Amino acid sequence: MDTPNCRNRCVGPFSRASCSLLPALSVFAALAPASGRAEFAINLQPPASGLAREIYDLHSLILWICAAIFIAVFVPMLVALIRHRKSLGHQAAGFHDNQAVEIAWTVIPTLILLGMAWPATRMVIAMKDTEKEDMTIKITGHQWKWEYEYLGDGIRFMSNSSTPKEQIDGAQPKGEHYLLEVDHPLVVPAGKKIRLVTTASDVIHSWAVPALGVKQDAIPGFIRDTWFKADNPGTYRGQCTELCGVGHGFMPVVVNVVTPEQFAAWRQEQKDQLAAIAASAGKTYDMAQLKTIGEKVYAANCMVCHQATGAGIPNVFPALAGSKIATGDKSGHIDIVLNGKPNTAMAAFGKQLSDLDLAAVITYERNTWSNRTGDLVQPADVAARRK
Ligand SMILES: [Cu+2]
Repeated sequence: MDTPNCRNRCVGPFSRASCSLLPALSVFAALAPASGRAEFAINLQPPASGLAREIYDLHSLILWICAAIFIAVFVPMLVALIRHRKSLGHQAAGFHDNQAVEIAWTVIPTLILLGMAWPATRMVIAMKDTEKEDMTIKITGHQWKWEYEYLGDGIRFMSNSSTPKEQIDGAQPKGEHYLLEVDHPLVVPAGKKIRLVTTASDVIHSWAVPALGVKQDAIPGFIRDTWFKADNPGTYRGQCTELCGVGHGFMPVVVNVVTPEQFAAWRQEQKDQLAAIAASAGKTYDMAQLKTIGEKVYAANCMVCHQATGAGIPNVFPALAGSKIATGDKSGHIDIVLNGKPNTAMAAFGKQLSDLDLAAVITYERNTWSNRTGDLVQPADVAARRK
């Protein structure tokens, strides 16, 4: 097989053979020290936590063991094939079994496997050791966004992909962090043990950040846990890694690791925002205010299925423009957004969004596109219909 950049230089049997070695060599080059590794994109991401470093070292160790076995098996085999071939006059030996060889090729692989299983098992146990954590964050996977809840702190928010639709549609060039950027990243302090408990509200998702050495399935009806301790402040990116439906490629994970002081300030800011939302419960808003907030909530939560035009996707996701729900009885509209619709992709947003966000998005849907109901839905209307 030729690599693209040497295809024109591969002439004659020897140069062709050396070309075919290049992909294999590049795998070994990936194991070179970090400075020489930068130009290769086939290796694991540079580790940014103790766990990730151990995973990286284990991966390298196993790869070297596999490479050594490959050489130990295939080199003698090739030498024997070439030196003892029939055309040189060699005859096949007449023996049928050799007990010593059979015992050796059973015992040696068993020892090699045990030797590999020992560090691998230690690693898995270390990944599951969630004791003595500094903080616990509950992660819930939803189609197609992540919900983060800082247990004991009352801080809870949704994290949606923030890649502009124009980039996804190809109308704009793709950005540096295309489909790896979110509106609200997870924020954690560096050097602290963060315990993560994962679950999901609909189908199985998986929360993964390779540089931090974390990948944990989020399963509806179950709680799983894992942990990480980031070495240094920085931004680390990952994705949902369990095929979870049409929006699977649109639920990135972004973790902002900050200093403990920055984290304390961020935590206070979040608490202040929550207090402001709680204070907004009794307030009333006008059409322009509700539609401005509602447009953002719609883009983050509803647009993947119902589309920016409100036209939905025929035979898959219903249109909202001109629909009975978005133009009919106001309370029916509030109920379906709050509680979802069983056995369909329509999720229950009651637990995901605040009363203000729900009131705003429902008002937006009832007064956008061809919908002209003139209805205002206030946070108090939503609160009244929560069960
Ligand atoms: Cu997912």
